[in-house]
Amino acid sequence: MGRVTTLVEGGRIVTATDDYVADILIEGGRIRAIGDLAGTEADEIIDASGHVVFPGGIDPHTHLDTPVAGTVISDDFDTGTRAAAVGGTTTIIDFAIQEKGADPRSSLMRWHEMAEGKAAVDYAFHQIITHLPDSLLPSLDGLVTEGVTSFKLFMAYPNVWMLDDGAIFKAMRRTAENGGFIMLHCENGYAIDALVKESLARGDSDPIFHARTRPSLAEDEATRRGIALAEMAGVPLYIVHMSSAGSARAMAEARERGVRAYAETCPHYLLLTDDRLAEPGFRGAQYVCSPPLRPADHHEPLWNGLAAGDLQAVGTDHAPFFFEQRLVGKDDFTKIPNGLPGIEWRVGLLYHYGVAQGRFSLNRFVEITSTNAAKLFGLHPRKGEIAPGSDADLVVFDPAGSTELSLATQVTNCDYNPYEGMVLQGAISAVLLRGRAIVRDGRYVASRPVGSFVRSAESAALSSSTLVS
Ligand code: DUC
Ligand code: ZN
Ligand code: ZN
Repeated sequence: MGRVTTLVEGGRIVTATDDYVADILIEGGRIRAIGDLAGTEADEIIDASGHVVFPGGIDPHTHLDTPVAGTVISDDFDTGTRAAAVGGTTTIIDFAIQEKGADPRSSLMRWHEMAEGKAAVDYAFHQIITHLPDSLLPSLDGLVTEGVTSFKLFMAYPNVWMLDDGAIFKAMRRTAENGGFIMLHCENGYAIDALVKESLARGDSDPIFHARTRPSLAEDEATRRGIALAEMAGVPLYIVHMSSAGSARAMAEARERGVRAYAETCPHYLLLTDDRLAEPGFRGAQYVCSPPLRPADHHEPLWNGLAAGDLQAVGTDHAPFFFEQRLVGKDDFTKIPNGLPGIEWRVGLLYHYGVAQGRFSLNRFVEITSTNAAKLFGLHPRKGEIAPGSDADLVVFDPAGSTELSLATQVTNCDYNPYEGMVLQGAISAVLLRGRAIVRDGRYVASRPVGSFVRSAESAALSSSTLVS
């Protein structure tokens, strides 16, 4: 039998740079040809007329099946990736976490085992580094050769995950030599720890004090310090989960100076406010994440940063927990496991609040939900692109449809939906992963999980010839 062929007919194809109507011929999971292909025979025909066809989303920030604070994130690679698929995401980049004192490569093996044979969409990995004596610096080189080229370091959580500025600087310089890429969690850990101790001593232990003890200035300071360290080391930098207006301003200034700094924000920092942490009956615990949700005046600067190219990507920092799992922090907000669900709604929320509400173009939407992450994490042009030779990871989207977000219909394994009741313009009709329709009429239809590991190559941020804005 020859290789399976699929013809996606008559869709409006939108990439980061183009917007035109054409047919797409897929063979063996890759795009073979694009153009007027009417009459071409194929094993399967998908009618995309009246629909927008864009590259499958890439979520550059997820946490599945991960042990956190004595419990485990409630979505594993089965439920979490099915949720991603129905939401139009065809590749996730999940974080392996180094066990303190161990070589990071041993944790990476665990993540491979957790994902293999279970994932509904393709996946790559970042490696979180929690402990980096000089003796472990060579293991970063080893990760790069194994297709994991991005390393997340923390400026928060002293004595837990934080690296000091010296270790961060050394890691940055190492990546200048080995083709890796540093991602930073920017919050001033020491200042936050001091505020947390004072808060608990006063008896201020409810979820809202999680936000009050992590002020936006603690993020802004660390963002500026992280950018300065990367400038000193002469390497590009990616800042994860940016939540504050001041940090967005720091990005604009750094990029204006020509610094290769890149940043991601998350749907919850664009759409939800810190009021949620004050919900009664300890429900506020469901909105504890770090950095915390901010007052509404931080939203528009982040949206503007995305539109202007100061911020380049939107990841979800998907980390769901059931209410019961949060109860451990009933008398002490520092014990509440951190994180919000989001993997399922990122693409739809960005289309509705970004494109439909006129904040940015469809091309920019594709860039920040897919293409930029592919470029920054060494997956482009295999991922994040609609071109001959690229993987046929496609979303067939009905702009005239609508989608209601609700716990009752979600795939995400969690007992609440932070976006409950929102009605979004547009609906996902079909999702193709390497040419196979894994979602039809908005429903996951694959009979078995077909996602596989994708190796990351060097970040495009390392080559001055490739612009990511
Ligand atoms: N940072 C993350 O990226 N995810 C969960 C918690 C945190 O601090
Ligand atoms: Zn973080
Ligand atoms: Zn995270």
